[in-house]
Amino acid sequence: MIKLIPQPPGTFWIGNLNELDSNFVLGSFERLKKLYGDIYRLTILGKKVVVVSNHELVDFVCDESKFDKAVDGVLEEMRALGGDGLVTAHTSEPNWKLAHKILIPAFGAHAIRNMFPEMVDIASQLLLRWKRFAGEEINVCDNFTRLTLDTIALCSFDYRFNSFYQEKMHHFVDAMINVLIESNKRVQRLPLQNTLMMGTARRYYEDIAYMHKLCDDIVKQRREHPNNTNDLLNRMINGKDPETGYQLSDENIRYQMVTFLIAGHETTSGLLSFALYYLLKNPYALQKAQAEADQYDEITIDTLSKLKYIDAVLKETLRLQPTAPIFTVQSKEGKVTLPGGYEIDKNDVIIIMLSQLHRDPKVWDRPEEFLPERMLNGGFESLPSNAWKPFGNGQRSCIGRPFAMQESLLAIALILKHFNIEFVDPTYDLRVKETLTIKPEGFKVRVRPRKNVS
Ligand code: MNH
Repeated sequence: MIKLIPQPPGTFWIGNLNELDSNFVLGSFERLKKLYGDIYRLTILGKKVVVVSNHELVDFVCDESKFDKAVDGVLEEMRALGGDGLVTAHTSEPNWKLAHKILIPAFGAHAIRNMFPEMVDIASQLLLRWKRFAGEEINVCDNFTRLTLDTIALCSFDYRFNSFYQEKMHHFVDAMINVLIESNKRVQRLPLQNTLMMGTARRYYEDIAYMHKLCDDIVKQRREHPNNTNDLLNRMINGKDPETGYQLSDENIRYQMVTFLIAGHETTSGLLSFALYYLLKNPYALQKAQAEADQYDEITIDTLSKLKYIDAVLKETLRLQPTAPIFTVQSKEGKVTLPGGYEIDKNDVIIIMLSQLHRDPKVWDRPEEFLPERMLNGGFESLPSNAWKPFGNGQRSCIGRPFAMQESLLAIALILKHFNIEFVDPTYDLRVKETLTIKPEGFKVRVRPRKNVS
C-alpha cells in the first residue's frame, strides 16, 4: 500500500517556501516535524525535498546500494566556492574519486598522529591567552574558532593564521560566514532575484575571490619554497592515482584547500563550544572529565586514547548538537518505497535531520538529557546501525573525523587540566545560532588557573 507523504499546503509557484525561516531553517524543520511527523514533503521553488527524522527511515536511506549523496540546494550553491572539492563534488565526478584516493592516507591514523605537535602548538597559544585573561569574560566560540582555524591551516598547509596574536578575527572567517549564510539564502530565492540583488551578489563573489586568492597564494609560496614534508599540501601537489597516474589540477587544489579550511574548522569549533557548555551545565560530568585529565602529568599522543570519558563527552555532545546538522541523499535508480509505504522518486532530495534522528525515543533512553555514560562500556559500539550519524554516511562521510576527534580531545583535556571554569551568566541557557553549521550563541565563561599545574 502506497501512502502519501504529508505536505503542508503550498502557494502557487513558490510552493512551501514560506514555511522556512531563512535565518533559522533548522528551527523550521523542527516545527514542521511537530506538525507533520517523522517524514514530510516540501516543494521549494519547484524543487522537491523530503525531510526524514526517525531512525527507521534514516537507516533505510543510508543504504549505499540504493542511495547516494545529493549535491543539491545549498551544496550546489556552495560550488561557487568549493567547486568539485571533496564536500561539494558529485560522487560521479572523476575528481571526487581521484581526490578521495589521494587524500585518504593524509587523514589516516598514522598521518594524524604526526600532526600532534602542531596541534599542541596552537592549543598552547589558547592556554596562554586564557591565563592572561583569567577572571575576565571569554567568548567561547570566538576562541575555539581561532583554535580550530589555526590548527587545520598549520597541520595541513604549514600556514599560520596567527589568530591568537590578533585582536580581530582573521578576515577569512568573516568572508566564510558571509558565504555560508548567503548560500543558504540564495537557495530560497529565484535566480533572477539573486542577480538583481547586486550589492549582495557583488559581496558574495568578492568574498569567494578573497578565499580563493588566499589559497592560491599558499600554493604559490610552496611551489617557490618546496619542502619535503608529507603534509596535505604536498600530497595534493605531488600525489598521483597509482593506477592512472592522474594528478590534481591547480584549480582542484584550490577547491580542496578552501574546502579543508572551512570543513576543517567550523564544525570542530562548534563541537568544542557545545562540549564546554554541556560540561558546565552538568557539574557531575565536568568533575569526572577533569579528574580524568588530572590522571596524567602531561597530555601526550598516547594519553589521548585513554581519555575515554572525555571521548564520551564529545560523542554525546555530537548526538545532541550535531554541528553539521543535516546531510542529503538521493535514490540512485528510480522510485523507491520507504518503510511505512512512502514512495519517493529519483528527483526527491532526502534531508536527514540529525538532531531529530539523535533523539529518536526508540533508540535513546531519556533523549533530551546529556549522559556521556551512555557512550561508555560498549554503549557506543552496541548502538543500532545508523543511529548516530554526525559525520555523515558511507563513502561520503567525513574524511576529517580522526583529525577532529584528536584535536578536540587534546583541547578539552588541556583546558580542564589548566583551568577551573564557570559561566559568566549562571542562568545562561543554550541558544543555537545557525550559519550552515550550528554554534551556541552568546556563551561566555570565566576561567581561573588551577594551582596544581604550571
Ligand atoms: Mn567533516 C564530510 C561532519 C570535521 C573534512 N563532515 C562531512 C560530512 C559531515 C561532516 C556530516 C558529510 C557531509 C555530506 O554528506 O554532505 N566534519 C563533520 C563534523 C566535524 C567534521 C561534525 C567535526 C566535529 N571535516 C572535519 C574536519 C575536516 C573535515 C576536521 C578536515 C580536516 N568533512 C571533511 C571533508 C568531507 C567531510 C573533506 C567530504 C568527504 C567526501 O565526501 O569525500
